[in-house]
Amino acid sequence: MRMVFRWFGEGNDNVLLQQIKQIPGVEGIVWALHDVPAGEEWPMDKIEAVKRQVEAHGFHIEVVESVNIHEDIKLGLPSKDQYIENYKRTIEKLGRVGVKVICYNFMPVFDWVRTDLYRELEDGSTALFYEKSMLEHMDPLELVQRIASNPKFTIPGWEPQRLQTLTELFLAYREVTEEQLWNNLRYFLEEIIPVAERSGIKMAIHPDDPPWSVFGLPRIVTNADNIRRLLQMVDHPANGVTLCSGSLGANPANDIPAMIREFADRIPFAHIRNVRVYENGDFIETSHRTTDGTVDIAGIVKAYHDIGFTGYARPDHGRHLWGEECRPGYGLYDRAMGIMYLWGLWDAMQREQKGGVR
Ligand code: DNO
Ligand code: MN
Repeated sequence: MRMVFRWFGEGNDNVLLQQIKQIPGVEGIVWALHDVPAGEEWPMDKIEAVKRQVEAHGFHIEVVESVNIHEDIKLGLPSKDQYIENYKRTIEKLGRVGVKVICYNFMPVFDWVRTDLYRELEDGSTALFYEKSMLEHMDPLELVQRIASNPKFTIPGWEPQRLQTLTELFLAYREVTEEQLWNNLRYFLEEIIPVAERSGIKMAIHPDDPPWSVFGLPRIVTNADNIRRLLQMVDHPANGVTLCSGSLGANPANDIPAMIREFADRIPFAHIRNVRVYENGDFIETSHRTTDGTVDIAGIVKAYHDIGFTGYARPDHGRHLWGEECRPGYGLYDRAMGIMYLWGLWDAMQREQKGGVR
């Protein structure tokens, strides 16, 4: 397990590289060019600037999250080919600077969806929360107001300029069924996977978060059957998955340790975090500790350990603690504690495997 940490860049993140340096066992930074709109080719000078800065702190830049996909590709519009060409050029450039994994998602319109970014937990910390019934009655524009009005930072996947076109996007998706979305994903993958392979990069799709349809939009990366279909559709080692325990775990029917064992050689990147799912279908993000949520984090780490996982892992999200002001879900403290919990489990398993020897 190779531990990495997501950082949104200078001036775009309250967490500093010097602080990340003090979290045990973090070897690399998960990064992206957050100011380049989806569909555009990433400029080499900007890529190299991040590389210099991150490497100066002794971290690698092997994992990118995300190179976002233009809606026209997901919609299967004729203009998609130009955007796919741009995507290929970006993959090639990233390969040249040593990137090994690109995380992306194929969710129409929205990335992750929550109804409250700062819901209070019993201990006084706050965390991202999803209220099922509220979402069912909410107008998507209202949700956008709620989420994108965060004053400090723009939130990836919720960029105001992109969401301004929301009404048109919704109309466009009215025609797109799940099967069409599958076809559009297949088309995209058939185009880019050979380029990724030549560039020494593994593509790792992030599951839909939450793993079900929201606002009537199609969503397809939601469970083991669909992940199996996706991996078989373009059956190549460069076509992989970012197995996100928090996203998939919002549906208690998802057996994540079983997925890890089944898709073992196709998981270049693991997102590990816990959620607590309530009986009415609401969920809240909690600490990583297994007993704090409904996701079996210890069982997940055990499954990774059993398969001899050598891919990258990050703690994904955390609660907001001790009064810190941070990007929603991306504070320093809880993610750092999450890492120590993951290392604690991992090291104990390593020791056991070696018969109790250090
Ligand atoms: C949720 C997060 C996501 C993720 C993107 C990847 O669990 O990890 O926001 O970064 O969906 O494209
Ligand atoms: Mn995730």
